[in-house]
Amino acid sequence: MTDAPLDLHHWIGGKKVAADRPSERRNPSDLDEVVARLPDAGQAEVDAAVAAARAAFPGWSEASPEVRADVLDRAGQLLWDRREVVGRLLSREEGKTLAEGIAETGRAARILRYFAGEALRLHGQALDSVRPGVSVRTRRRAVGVFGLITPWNFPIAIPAWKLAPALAFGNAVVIKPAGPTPATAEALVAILHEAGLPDGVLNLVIGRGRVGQALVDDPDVDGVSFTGSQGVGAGVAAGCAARQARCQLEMGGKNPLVVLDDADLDRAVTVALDGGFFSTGQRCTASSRLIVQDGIHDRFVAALAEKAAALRVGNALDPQTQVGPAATDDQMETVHRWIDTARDEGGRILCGGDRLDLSPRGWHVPPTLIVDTAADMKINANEVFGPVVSVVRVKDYEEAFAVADAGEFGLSSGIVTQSLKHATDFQRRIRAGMTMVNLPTAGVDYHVPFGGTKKSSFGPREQGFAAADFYTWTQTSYVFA
Ligand code: UN1
Repeated sequence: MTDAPLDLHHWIGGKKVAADRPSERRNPSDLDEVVARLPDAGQAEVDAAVAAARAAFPGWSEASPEVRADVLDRAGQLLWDRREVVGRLLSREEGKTLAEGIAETGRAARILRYFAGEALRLHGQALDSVRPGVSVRTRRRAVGVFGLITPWNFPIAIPAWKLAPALAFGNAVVIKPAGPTPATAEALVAILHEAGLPDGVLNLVIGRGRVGQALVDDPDVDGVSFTGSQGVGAGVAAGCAARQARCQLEMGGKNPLVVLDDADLDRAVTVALDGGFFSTGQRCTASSRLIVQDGIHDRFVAALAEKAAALRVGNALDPQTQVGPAATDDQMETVHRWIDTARDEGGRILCGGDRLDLSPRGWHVPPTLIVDTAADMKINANEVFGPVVSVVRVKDYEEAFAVADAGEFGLSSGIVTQSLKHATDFQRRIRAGMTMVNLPTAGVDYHVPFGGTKKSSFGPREQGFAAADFYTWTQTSYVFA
């Protein structure tokens, strides 16, 4: 099947806005294919989008929660029904495999439907006052206009998990998708409008980093939710703090997965393979740092290397493919630079490592397993964001824990063991926002809180019931009667 290039639009005030399209997005699996031609917003488009959101906010926030629930529910059903078509666009645009693209689209659909329910469940508390005859209640209210800045690695799930709670709780939104993946974002925005979202409640501006900066700086944007790199996130936080806007950041991870001697070997290999290499390792929750006890180390790395080397790398649309390409040329180069750094530091490449030359030509990188690394090497401190996993050998649980808990990130973490004692101790003490036993560090549920500690995250948690903490403010009301 050949797919014609899409001409993308901004969406402002419920209308598609025609624009020049100075750049194009190529399929990372097949660089000869143009997926979409992209507009490039400036200040004027951002101003118009924020003004449209501001104008739509009163009507949307004051509508019955049933109105908001119905839109999200209908949009979720439409997206679910079209998950194969939208998932295919996602795979062509971002590069994850077709199965991963369809699964991510289904997850986004379920997130929309989940928040349809949350719109009605938003609750406050009723309490007795400390003063006789007085009663107190708390109520959560919509904030206003949110700017959402989303990354390319989950081009539909992350936009969905930011905009669904924002809309469910009565806010208006301007979303700026990542430069490489606006087509999937536009598909989501179009479906929400088809589902009956009123004009101006959700606006889309496609462009470069300056669009995100304009949202951060706009006095009419009440809060910004950002997922992306730590460097950009620090600037978003500073910009929001300077004008007292709400701010929520999800950034990198270098997530440790500990494998103890008593682990079930097959389980450990399956968990590490999924966590390290699926979605091409382009997950901030990827299990990129394996910390393996001496007694199981050699058997474990040999089995993992065999499985990783057998993963089929190729065109995301080929049903045989298990690992798609890197999403961008830059990302492919970054991944190879980290592999070279690890080699220079003394790491031994057990599989992968070399450049791939596939046909059709894409930004492919091989699943790469690096052993004999020391805990303090650069490869163990920096996020690679590719199918690259490094291994540190440790003598016992205490050393494993110390290595796992070190470093500047604290997003996800995991341990593979049959010891209740070690699993419990690990989860109790590790400074990570998410912690897994006998599961990959990546691949989280959508109805429970998501977020990290240290340099991984800033601000309230995302997803599930916790999303209300960011997308509402609490009012306390007193009555004497
Ligand atoms: C997951 O592991 O299921 O950018 C989600 C990321 C994360 C999402 C991970 N914010 O990779």
